[in-house]
Amino acid sequence: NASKPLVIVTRKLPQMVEVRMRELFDARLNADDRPMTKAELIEAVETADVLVPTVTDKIDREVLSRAGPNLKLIANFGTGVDNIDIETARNRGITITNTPGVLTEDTADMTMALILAVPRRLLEGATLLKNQQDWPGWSPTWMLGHRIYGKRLGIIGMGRIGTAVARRAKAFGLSIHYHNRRPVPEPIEQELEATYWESLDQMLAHMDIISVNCPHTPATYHLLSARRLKLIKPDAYIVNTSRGEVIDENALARLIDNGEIAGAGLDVFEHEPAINPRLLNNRRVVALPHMGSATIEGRIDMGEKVIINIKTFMDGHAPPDRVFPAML
Ligand code: 8YV
Repeated sequence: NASKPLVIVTRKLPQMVEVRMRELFDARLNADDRPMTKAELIEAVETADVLVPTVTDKIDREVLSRAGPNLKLIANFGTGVDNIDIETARNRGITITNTPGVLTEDTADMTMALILAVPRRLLEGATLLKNQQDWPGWSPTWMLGHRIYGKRLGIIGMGRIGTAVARRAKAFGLSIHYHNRRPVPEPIEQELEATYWESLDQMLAHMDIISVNCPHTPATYHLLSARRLKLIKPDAYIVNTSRGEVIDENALARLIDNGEIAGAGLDVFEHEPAINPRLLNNRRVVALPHMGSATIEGRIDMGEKVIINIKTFMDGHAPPDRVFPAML
């Protein structure tokens, strides 16, 4: 149908999302559940009116330089937009949208799961039994982890997800500390009894658990650099459900190996799908394959958000989830 926009989707999406997309758009869906190659991405931007990429599609300057005259909207299936060169897109007059809000609670749940799992050695215990290694039976001094209750949680990035993590953590008896570009509104700070640290360095030195919940932008790349990671107490843990690039992964692996950081719960990595083998092989690390928002409900919600953004844009209105370079 010539009057419908050509919408190219890079990955397989939940069926009900695809059905709706076919109804509304001239949707070219991707049956192959694998990331597009650069050549395929270039072909897509050359022809599409709208591109729907995911975190696995790097829409960089090279790809955008090949964008055809019809491409006016990139409706990202995901909240993080670090897969897209926003500045170049803007200069070419291409609007970017994302899917904020609908994956907040799921990602906060996964963060909380890691906050609990790592200090309490959940995976170590479960793996030991699964591998049918000898369990000598209960002992007072065996498989001891660290208590969560009463400890200090330092959240880096107190946006939607960071705040949702704080609410959960508070219920588990953790005290809430956070570093953000600016303090959150007073009612939220009061509700969470949260302490704002303007200095990330100082916060890191005082926390028992650190949770990374900020987006990956040029300003947050290796925010947890080797120097900053060294400020963390040797009995403290790190959890990351945002983006691997925020942490210097090699430095983290080294520090955990050396016992200078107690352990980590990582859902994201610097060079996905590759993972530093030192992290993977360390029993103090719980590594997950980027599952933070991976719920059936969440993926459908994300798809619906993408559809609303495309539909609103095509109807000539400002899409609800427009991303501006200044937001990053
Ligand atoms: C997705 C995410 O797994 O939205 C994000 O930023 O990291 C996850 O929800 C994926 O990125 C979707 O493209």
